[in-house]
Amino acid sequence: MPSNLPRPPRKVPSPSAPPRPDVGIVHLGLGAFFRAHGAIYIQEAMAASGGAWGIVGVSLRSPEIRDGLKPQDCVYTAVEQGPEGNSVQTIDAVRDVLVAREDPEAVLAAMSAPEVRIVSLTVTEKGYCHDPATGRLNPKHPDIVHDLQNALPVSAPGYLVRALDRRWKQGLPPFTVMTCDNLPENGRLLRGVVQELATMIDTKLAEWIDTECRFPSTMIDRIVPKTTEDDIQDLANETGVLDAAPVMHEPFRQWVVEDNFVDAARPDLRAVGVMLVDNVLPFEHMKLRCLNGTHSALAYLGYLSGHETIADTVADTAFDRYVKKLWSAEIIPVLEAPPGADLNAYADQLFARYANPSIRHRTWQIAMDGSQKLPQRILGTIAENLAAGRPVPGLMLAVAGWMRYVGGVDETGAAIDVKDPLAETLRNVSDNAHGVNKARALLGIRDIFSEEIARMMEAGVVSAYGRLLEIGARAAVEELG
Ligand code: CS2
Repeated sequence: MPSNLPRPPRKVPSPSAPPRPDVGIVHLGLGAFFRAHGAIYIQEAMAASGGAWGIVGVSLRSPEIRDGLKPQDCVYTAVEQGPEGNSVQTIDAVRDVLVAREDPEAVLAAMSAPEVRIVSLTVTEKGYCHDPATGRLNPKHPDIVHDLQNALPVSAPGYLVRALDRRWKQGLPPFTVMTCDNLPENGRLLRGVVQELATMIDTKLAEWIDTECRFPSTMIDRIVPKTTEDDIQDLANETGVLDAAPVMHEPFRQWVVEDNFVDAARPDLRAVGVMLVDNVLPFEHMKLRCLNGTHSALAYLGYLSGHETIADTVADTAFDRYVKKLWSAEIIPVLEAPPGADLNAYADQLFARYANPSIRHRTWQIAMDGSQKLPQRILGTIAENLAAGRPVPGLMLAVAGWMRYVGGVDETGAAIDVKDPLAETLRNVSDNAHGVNKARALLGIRDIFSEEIARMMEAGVVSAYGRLLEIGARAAVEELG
């Protein structure tokens, strides 16, 4: 990293100054996605209509983002990567960054400050400590076991419950809990997880949360690949300013939010293009199934076919045909269009977004945490089609691709670096079976596949897995025509 360049201009008085008085939001999980999506909308909403909605960002584990942002007073660059070139914007909506592992007390203090009205989250699917097959809290999750025994938590649900407890005891209103992760009915799911944990700690607290707290569901969308060292270097060379924590994103963005906030306290999101609606579900289904479902399909089968990014994958004609057919023949037929949406036009726009050559979104990155992603992205679509008697060869191949991927060895015999909270279990299950029986064994993992879905899928997924073994991923994709 070139270190002789100046840092981005300072916007706040000093890096160690306490949070500025205009903080209104604490955000858990200050990754690239939120900094390239929610933080930009919130900055624009404050510019358009005012309001004290500055953000205290929290990294639950790693100090990396804090270490990059604090020396530049939490100001960073958002680089929009369009097919025809880049444009940059300076983002200063983040006022402070805390690292929960280092100072959990500071995080709870920030969350229970009276001026904080919203706690938003992007902690990824696995951060909810739930069982992906049922959407319920997993009480055996080690972080939940810890949080039941300790007042200083480690999990996101633990922070929410302990901070709400403090507010309740201090006579403050609760904050609105706004999840921005790709989970089905994300607000309802998180509400359930928080309620279950609170009930185990104090039933009176759980009752107060139930009546006073709000958990709006949201649909969030923008493609934001992980920032690389090359991105940092390229930006520094272009601008002459060293930003240690920039974010890279595509031009497209969308945010649909259920308008359900404690005391109606929220930034003026409508003024900046956010859709505030009564029912997010049809938008969420459209996005999770059309975008994230095909993203995962392209990630596993693309990776196995030797493609590094999504743009490289859809540039391959076999995958171009494959993904278009997934939309038209398997996903859209069982989807209800949200008000005002045209699903075929939505799919066309998705294809153009995937093909954007400026966005280097690695198949390996999207392949991460598949055990937490498959149910809401792919399994629901499969179940609905099979119940209607329609075959789903493309999605069966996608699940078989995931099975082949989590086996940990690619088609050339090289090791795959599988990142997944269940990676070890998946590998063991796969290693202990042979040939297509690996697919049967993986279908037996009840955290992912309910008994019913496993039974419905068995014939299709075993046959797709067999094709992957016989002819390899690319040929199997091509064969679907
Ligand atoms: C992707 C998403 O990494 C993944 O699993 O499918 O992060 C996707 O890029 C976003 O949901 C787009 O809004």
